Amino acid sequence: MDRIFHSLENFRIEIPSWGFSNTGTRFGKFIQAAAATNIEEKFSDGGQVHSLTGVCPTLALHVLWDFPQGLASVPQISQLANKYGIRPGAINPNLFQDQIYKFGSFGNPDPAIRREALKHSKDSIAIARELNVRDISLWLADGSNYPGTANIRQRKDFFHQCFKECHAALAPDQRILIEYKPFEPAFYHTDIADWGMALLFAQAAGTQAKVLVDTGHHYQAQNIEQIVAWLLAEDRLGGFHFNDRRYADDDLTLGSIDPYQVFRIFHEILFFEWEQGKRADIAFMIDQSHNLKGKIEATIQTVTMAQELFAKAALVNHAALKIAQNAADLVRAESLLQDAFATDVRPLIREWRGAKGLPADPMEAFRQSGYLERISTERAERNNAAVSSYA
Ligand code: RM4
Ligand code: MN
Ligand code: MN
Repeated sequence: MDRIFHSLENFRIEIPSWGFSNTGTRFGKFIQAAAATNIEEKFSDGGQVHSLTGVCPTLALHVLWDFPQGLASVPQISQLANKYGIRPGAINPNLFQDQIYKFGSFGNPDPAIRREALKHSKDSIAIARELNVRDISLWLADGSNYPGTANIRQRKDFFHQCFKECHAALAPDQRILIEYKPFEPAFYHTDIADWGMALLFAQAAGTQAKVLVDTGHHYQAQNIEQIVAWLLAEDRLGGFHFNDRRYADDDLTLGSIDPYQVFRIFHEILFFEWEQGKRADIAFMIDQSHNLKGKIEATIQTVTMAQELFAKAALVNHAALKIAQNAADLVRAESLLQDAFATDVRPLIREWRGAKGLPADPMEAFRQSGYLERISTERAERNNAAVSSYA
């Protein structure tokens, strides 16, 4: 009981601004009347989720989608954060949407385009600094579609240079998080395709560069918790983009397909912290965009599921596990994980919410609140007129 309460006190997860706007697949987009149509509505929706769940005090922001005027949008963002009770979170530069990035950003063979990508990244670092935000997450979509069309080694050098320059622009308390992804949008080679490549770039850039693990960005059957354990051991695990998947980067709700995997990831982190006697400094973030589920409900479902799986992982008896591992007592060791996973932690989480003055059932409270009906009416017209994606 104490253990769970303690773990709940430590658990926070960031939600993405883009999770509240209309998104789709590359085949099309189904419009929701309640989707956020501007940055104020994203803050409003994020603030709703935080006020009901108490676990997501920060909102990840995408430069361009959320900062149409770049640095000049900062005062508006600060004002919205105060108004809606949710602070700005990680800043995500956008190095993939502009037409100039057709053949890459940091890896583009044209030096003028590389400079442009670097300028945008440095502007994003400056935006983060103005907002007192520590983390800048860099996802580079760069890659190529056909063998022989890209100089893979030369592009690697370009990436090294760009990350070094980004690192040099950081304030002492800031970090860049380097995100990898095996494929999509590029289908032959991706410049940062896996955690090893991201790790090499981070190590070469400097101590404030870390790796970001997006749980949807692996090949099938890859052991993500082992990657997590290795990055922890190397002091290079910067954060997560959580989501679930069945096939590739599906952006499905966390825990909807394989909740045990999320539990195992949390377990590796908590076991590390227990052994080290200190907290690991990792940004837990959600990266999901729901095109069928209601966005606010999906976000509530996601963060409460994350909280539940974290609490379950906190139940693992680390001292007993260490003894069982050292004695090669396989069944005992495995059972310690399985028993924790099988424990229903929901009654304790409801108690924790009560102690915090939060609704015992955030989803039900949201449904009763009338918020969804109100925004559906207010935003319907704007949503019918909307054509742009993600923004
Ligand atoms: C990518 C990656 C990035 C996200 C974009 C929209 O697959 O996960 O983190 O910002 O999608
Ligand atoms: Mn991601
Ligand atoms: Mn992704």
